[in-house]
Amino acid sequence: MPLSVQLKTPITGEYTQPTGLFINNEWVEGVDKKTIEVINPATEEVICHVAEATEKDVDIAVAAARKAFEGEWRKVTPQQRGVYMLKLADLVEKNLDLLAAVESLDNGKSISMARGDVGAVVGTLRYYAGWADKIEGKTIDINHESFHYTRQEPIGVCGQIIPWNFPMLMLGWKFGPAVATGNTVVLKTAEQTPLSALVFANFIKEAGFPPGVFNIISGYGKVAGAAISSHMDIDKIAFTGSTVVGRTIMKAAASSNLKKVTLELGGKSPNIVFNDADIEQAISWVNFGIYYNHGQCCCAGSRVYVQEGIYDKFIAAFKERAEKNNVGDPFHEHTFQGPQVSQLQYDRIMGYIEAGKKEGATIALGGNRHGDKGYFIQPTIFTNVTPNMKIMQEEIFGPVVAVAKFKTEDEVIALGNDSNYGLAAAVHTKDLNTAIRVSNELRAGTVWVNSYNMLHHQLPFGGYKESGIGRELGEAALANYTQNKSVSIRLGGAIF
Ligand code: TXE
Repeated sequence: MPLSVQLKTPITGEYTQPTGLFINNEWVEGVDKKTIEVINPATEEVICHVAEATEKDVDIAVAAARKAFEGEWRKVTPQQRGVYMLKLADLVEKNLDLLAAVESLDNGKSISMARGDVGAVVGTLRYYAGWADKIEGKTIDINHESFHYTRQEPIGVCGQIIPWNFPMLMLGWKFGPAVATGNTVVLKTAEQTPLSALVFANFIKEAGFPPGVFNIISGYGKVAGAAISSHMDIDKIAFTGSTVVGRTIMKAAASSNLKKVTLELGGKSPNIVFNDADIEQAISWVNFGIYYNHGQCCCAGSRVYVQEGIYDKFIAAFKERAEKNNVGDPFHEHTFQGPQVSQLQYDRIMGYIEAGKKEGATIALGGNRHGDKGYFIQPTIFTNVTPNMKIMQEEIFGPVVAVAKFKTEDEVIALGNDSNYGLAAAVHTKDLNTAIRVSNELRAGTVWVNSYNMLHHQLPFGGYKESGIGRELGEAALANYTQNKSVSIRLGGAIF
């Protein structure tokens, strides 16, 4: 198979799309010569084929990462790691339009959102570049006869498995802390969206990273993903994806070499609007909370609770707002919502819409396919949703929101926490006391007040309960990629 193809986007014109596996800073075919068909979700047409990694390719990539970890990369100073990362950030910034266009083509997200994602990758890389030479241990004073210090050492070879909803951003979140702390990586992209990471891979080499430090492979979860999770020479695995697969990965880690595990999984996040909220603002944030990235967001505000005093007014105004969301061609500058990522996701979401109808919830808006080509779904609002309905309990991962009414603060705290997930939540109120009280009570890794989806690379992000283990972003993420070593030195004197 060719290791690159010429593709076109309306933003960039013709560009060269790598299609191989990026191992040891080189482009290679898969050992078994298998390929993955890549589909444009806006047109349902085939974009190209990329190499599929199987178990044998994972072995080769892990060997490359191990060699780098124990060889050249180990000798690179922390400051130089930061320098490489800054160079990479510059290259990503310089090629922002290209990466964003590839992202829109492959994932279906609107070009303006894709640009935002790539911009956030630049910020994340620069942030973690700054950490590279600030990973410090401690000296610990115990007695006069000895001297003790700790080192924060890299864990080793890391396996990283990312999903399709934010292909570039998840790559950035995973790359930053792993590389800043001196690890080496084998990263598997999602089979639905391999393209932007392959374009990014060229910049890794151009930035000057030694071979084997960061390897990127395309592959299926059950093949390459499973090989990574159960690999005996991978020291740590970081995963973003479904809770079901998160469990599988943890089991594989446990029954192989007990590799360290961090997981960022699903969510069913409550978005709570009190009577005293600025209603116009609240509606904008509720709309953004659920429909951003077409609802394909682990922290999507998919359960909306509105206090009874403003409920009717809220629903009427929310419908009006959601109807105005521009759904359509991802390459139009004003598009807000593009297609869902795949036929499978489209079918899953339509299945949830049917379940909502069957269980007796009211469709206040949407509920159907948008257009007749591509995996587009109308922004959908369900009202009269009760706590036990599937659409209130399960992650839909599409432009579908479940709305319910509440009376009191205590009641909505209980409703908000009535989920196996605990990724995010939001509170809309003008009363600071209510905001702080409710934020403290909600069992979620992030709580937004009078806003939604305000993620930033300086702020830790991750889940309570079944939404995950560990935190990404911020200083907190460094802990996922370092391990503590205590060194104790006897200062002569006493012999035991
Ligand atoms: O996810 P999977 P899917 C949720 C969301 C969505 C549902 C299903 O609710 O509707 O998951 O999506 C790899 N061993 N999220 O099926 O399968 C896979 O190749 C190792 C939430 O697409 O979890 C891909 O790279 N890896 C989420 C990644 O896991 C395996 C984002 C995610 O795919 C594997 C995506 C295996 N056995 C979906 N099976 C979020 N937290 O943002 C699959 N993979």
